[in-house]
Parts: sequence; C-alpha cells; structure tokens
Amino acid sequence: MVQEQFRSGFVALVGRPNVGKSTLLNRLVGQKVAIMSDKPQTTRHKIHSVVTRADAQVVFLDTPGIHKPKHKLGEYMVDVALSALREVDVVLFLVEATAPGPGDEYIINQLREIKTPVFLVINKIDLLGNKNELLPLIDQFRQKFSFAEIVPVSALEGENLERLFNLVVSYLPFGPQYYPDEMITDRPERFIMAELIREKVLHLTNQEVPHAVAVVVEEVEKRSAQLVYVRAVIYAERESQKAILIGKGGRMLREVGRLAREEMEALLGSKIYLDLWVKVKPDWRNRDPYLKDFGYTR
Ligand code: GDP
Ligand code: MG
Ligand code: K
Repeated sequence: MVQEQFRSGFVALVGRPNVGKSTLLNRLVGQKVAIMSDKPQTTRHKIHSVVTRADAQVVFLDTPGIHKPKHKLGEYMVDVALSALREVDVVLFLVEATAPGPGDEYIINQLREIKTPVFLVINKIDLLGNKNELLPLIDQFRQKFSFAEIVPVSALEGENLERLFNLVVSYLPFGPQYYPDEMITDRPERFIMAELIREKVLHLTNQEVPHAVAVVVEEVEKRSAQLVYVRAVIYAERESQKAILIGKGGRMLREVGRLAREEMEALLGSKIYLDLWVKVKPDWRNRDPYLKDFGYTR
C-alpha cells in the first residue's frame, strides 16, 4: 500500500574523483558504507545505501567518478555512472568550491543527455576563506547548465546537509518504502568486507599499488557462536606489488589484516578470523573475464 504523503526514490551522486561523494554519502547515511580515501577513484561499484525517515526513504547510488576512460575498467566505470543517471529521480552533481575545471565540464556535457533533475552541490565550502566567494562561483556554474537546485555544503563538517536532504525529498514522487527501516545497504556483507580490506590497503600503501588491487572474499564460515572464519584474497597485477603488499617479514599484510579485522568485527558484531592472501593476476584491469570474476559486471 502506498501511504499518503510518504515519498521514496533514487538518487545518484556524480562528480570528479575526490570531490567528496563518498564522504557525503557516509555522512547522510550516518554509517560507513562507501569507502573513503584521499586517493582518487576508490569507489568502483554502484553502492545503494538507504536513509529512512518517517516521511521518506531515499536510496542513494554512489557512482564512480565520470572521467575519460584510460583502460577497460575505466570504460566500465563511465557506463555504470551514465546508466545510473537515467534510472534515478534526482542527480546530485558534486563539485568543489572552486571554478569549474575540464573534469567538471566533461560531466556537465554528459548531463545534457539526461532528463533527470540535476542539483549542483558545491562541496568543501569549509575551505573557502570568505563565503562571499560563493556567489560568483554559483554564477559560473549556472551559465553552463540549468540546475534544478544549487546547494553549497560541507560534507566533512555536515554543513547544510539537512537542507540538501529536504530538497532531495521534495523532488521524489509519493511511493512505497522499498527497504526495511534498519537497512542501510543492499550490498552483501562479503562485498563490504572486501571493501574494508581494500580501504586498508589504500591507506597503508602508496604509489601505483592501490589502483592495481582488487579484493575478493572467497569464503565466510561460521565456526562457532562467537567466531566467523573469513578467507580473502588481495589481487595485485605484478610480483613487485605483491612484495609491497606482503611487506618485510609479512608486516604490511598483518597490519592490513589487523585493521580490516577490527572494523569487520565492529560491523558484524562477532569475532573474526581473517585469513588474508595476496595473489598476482597480471594486467587484470584490461581483461574482461577477470573483471567479471571481481564482480564488475553490468
Ligand atoms: P570521492 O572520490 O568523490 O568519493 O571523494 P571522497 O569522499 O573520497 O573525498 C576525497 C577527499 O576530500 C577526502 O580526503 C575527504 O576527506 C575530503 N573531503 C570530502 N568532503 C570534504 C569537505 O566538505 N571539506 C573538506 N575540507 N574536505 C572534504
Ligand atoms: Mg568515492
Ligand atoms: K576518493
């Protein structure tokens, strides 16, 4: 039964890498779902997370940043992002509080191909020295596209997010509650565990290793009432990357495992034995069958 007054719908976040999409999503949902990192393009999957209030339910998709593809995985990410925009009720186009750059222009040109209302969300306003800088900035963006709404926010400090959320809700149709109240993501736990491990890798390593990494949780088994056994594999592209991921005397891998395990235990509420491996699959980003293995299917 569709309740009178209850609104529900789907919202996509798009924007250049690092503008704060994951931060905004996590902030709105109030729990860690999409992984965060200061390195670009860490979100490869379409993640649904759900915010439920008495009067509305909003399902958010965190899409990969739209950018010109450099390899097969890049093309996949652009496809996912664009198809998401046609399926939703509102598109949130995130930018930083700086003049529009080529990356923003590229996305704006994609947005011309869809009919969905687009909000311009100007993020990181906490970095502005003077709030008067906002008006000329808004003008510059307004000249490029007819945005349904323009909302300046700070995802990091939570500024103006209530207003953003209320505006989003006002654009949704009356509709049913799609997901139960307690639901925050429709991704299986395995996926979230893999993302947590990948996040630790991204934080603890640097240079070219991170983007060459995929994580697959191969087995989850309840060993007792208190203990869950999890076997996961970190895939690298080269032996040299594998060596970095394992570290001197296995130190890196132990640290990744320890940090990931602690968060997994907090998330799942049980003790976890994390059996973590590193394997090499050469050039996996350019090979379709491997991409399917890793769950990057359309
Ligand atoms: P994504 O690639 O668009 O998902 O961006 P992330 O959410 O991973 O954020 C990229 C970086 O920007 C991280 O270091 C965030 O902490 C930072 N960031 C996100 N939102 C804000 C904000 O409102 N203010 C400031 N100062 N930094 C932010
Ligand atoms: Mg992200
Ligand atoms: K990022």
